[in-house]
Amino acid sequence: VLLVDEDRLREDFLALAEIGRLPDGGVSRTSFSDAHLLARRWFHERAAAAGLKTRVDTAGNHSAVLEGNSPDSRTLLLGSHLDTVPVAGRYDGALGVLAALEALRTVKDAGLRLPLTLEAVDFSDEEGTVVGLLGSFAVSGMLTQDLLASPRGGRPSFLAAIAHAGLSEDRLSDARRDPASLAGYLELHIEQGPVLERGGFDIGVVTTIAGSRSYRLTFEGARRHAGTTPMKARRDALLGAARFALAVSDAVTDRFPGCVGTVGGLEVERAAFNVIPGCVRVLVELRAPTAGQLDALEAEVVDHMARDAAGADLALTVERVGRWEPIDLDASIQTCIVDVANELGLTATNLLSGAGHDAQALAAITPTGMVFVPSVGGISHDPAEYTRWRDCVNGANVLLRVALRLAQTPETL
Ligand code: HGY
Ligand code: MN
Ligand code: MN
Repeated sequence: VLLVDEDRLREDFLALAEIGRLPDGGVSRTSFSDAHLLARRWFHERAAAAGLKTRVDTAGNHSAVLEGNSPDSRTLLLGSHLDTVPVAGRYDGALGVLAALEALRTVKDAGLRLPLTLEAVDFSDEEGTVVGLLGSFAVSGMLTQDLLASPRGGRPSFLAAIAHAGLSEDRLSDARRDPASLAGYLELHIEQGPVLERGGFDIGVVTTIAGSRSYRLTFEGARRHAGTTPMKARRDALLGAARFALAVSDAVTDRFPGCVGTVGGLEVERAAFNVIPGCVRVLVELRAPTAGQLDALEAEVVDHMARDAAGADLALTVERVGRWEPIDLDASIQTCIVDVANELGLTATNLLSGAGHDAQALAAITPTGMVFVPSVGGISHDPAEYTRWRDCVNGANVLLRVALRLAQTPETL
């Protein structure tokens, strides 16, 4: 049974974890930062060292390629992302890119000539520091004008980031791939939640990836002297924002089971002990497993925005900055993942992904599957993020063997 070279994979994992390493052992490789660009260059060096072809598209997606046995072989994409949230763990995204590279090397070393081209890809800006799923949306033709007009990280940071990476906005969409040229997309990723660990499962088979909506809000009141302004005479921007944050939590908890709502940022402009907040910026994100729930949740939360602003006599600016639709993954690939897990003596269970992934974009244009491995304590997006090495290797072997199965039966895709 062909398996990955786990020592070679571990060597790569430890080397990559040094790029953008933080003092507390985590990493920071936000989109198109120097550390991120260094990690992408390193990825290509490792691919070239293994004799694999490398390519970069106009959205900055970095790939390693192992050609199929005929010029018109379709491509099976395997991958994830090397960018991270500002203070991140070592596994989110990185494990999937490295396992994809390792799968290509293992197939090449075994001298296998598959009827499919295998391509390991590192997608740009998965985490949405700039736009969100920037690279995978470009590949799937889903980069809309309004996504670029109001990117989640704001226009100034978007323009600076892509310039720093040597990309140009009007060429991003040239990275679009013809779906007919693709046989499918597979992604290995840490679960980033508690389900697999709690259930004692080795492998997670993702059925659906939740959708999300993000907003940047500005509550504006009146900056006044904190000592001389009576409570009833205030237009306190923080009060309205705080009431809104509580309303989001209550609405989701009480009326939207299976959904989540997060106020991930609340910033008082020019805060001071003795000044009533005049302007407060709020970052809010909503997620749900179905479009129906997401639309209903969004409508209710938008209603609360207006009500809580009016309640404190504030002006409100609403900027919609991110939308990722929920999507079901390919049923036959899910079955293939279960079969491969069983063949390897691993236990598997189906589960929803509350986290967003590049697979969300690819699933819109090609049969897509995701393999999860357990996150210890369900912790992620933090340096404490940890997956046992045995589980990382299990995930890489499942990724490799699902790819081999799909290559044996390309016509069924
Ligand atoms: O935010 C997410 O769900 C993912 O980590 N990008
Ligand atoms: Mn990720
Ligand atoms: Mn992430």
